[in-house]
Amino acid sequence: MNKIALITGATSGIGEATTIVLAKLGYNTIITGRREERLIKLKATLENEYSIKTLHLCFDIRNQEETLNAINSIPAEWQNIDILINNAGLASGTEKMDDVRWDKWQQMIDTNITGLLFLSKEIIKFMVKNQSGHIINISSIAGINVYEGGSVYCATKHAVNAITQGMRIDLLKHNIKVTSIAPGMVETEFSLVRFGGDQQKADDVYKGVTPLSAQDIAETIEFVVTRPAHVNINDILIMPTQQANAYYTNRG
Ligand code: NDP
Ligand code: 8X3
Repeated sequence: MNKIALITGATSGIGEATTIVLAKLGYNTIITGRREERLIKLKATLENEYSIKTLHLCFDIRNQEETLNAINSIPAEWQNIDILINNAGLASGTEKMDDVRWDKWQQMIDTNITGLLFLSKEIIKFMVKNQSGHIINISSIAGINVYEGGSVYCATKHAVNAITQGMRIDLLKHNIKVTSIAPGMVETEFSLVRFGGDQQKADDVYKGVTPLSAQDIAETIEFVVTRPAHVNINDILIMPTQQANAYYTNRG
């Protein structure tokens, strides 16, 4: 069996592009997400074009029973997971602290923090058994800056940063590498999801800017996973040239 990578949120954007890059590197892939038709299509592409094996697991990462059933269904020969990409996540809405949308806040917390932790604890068991592995957590500039209307999304990414640091410390003795990738603006389905399907609002986010692409992040992950065994890249902050941070963007 080739090396194995598990990518959460592989149905779109950064997760999908990263899956393809890892397949090109020869990794057999375990791909996850809620939209099964997309997982099936991606599995066919990976197996036909890159001749690697793919296992698709369809579940909502907020649902712990579904997540556990999916992880428990991984056959023994797939359990030696070398790389875990904790990518599934979202921002939902831009409500401010005095304009509460509890359902959206709960969705972000349950997906970006609780879901990431719940799945990680299961995969870490396999990595500890093997005394090797590499966990890559997708954070954000939102894990560094807090901006208006983004408090809860930003809080989730600040939490991802704390979890990353904690994993790095606690898993050190097990020879498990832990990396954080924190992108600025990446044009994916992220803004469409944040604005509840409003394409115009999503397009406006990238007006006058050449944003990062999902491929840019996938290639950054390629660099991270191809370092020698003794090298770990702890943290990468990657921005479009036209964006300084969450507050300053040069729109030409
Ligand atoms: P996309 O919306 O294109 O992809 C998000 C992925 O997450 C999808 O595959 C989706 O799959 C999955 N996902 C969301 N909710 C759930 C859930 N409840 N259960 C299982 N899977 C879920 O956005 P991106 O590719 O941009 O986002 C990927 C990561 O990158 C996120 O963590 C995001 O916060 C982060 N990020 C994005 C930036 C950007 O500007 N785009 C910048 C910085 C960080 P499905 O819907 O099929 O379940
Ligand atoms: C996504 C990028 O700028 O919306 O994490 O926080 S931003």
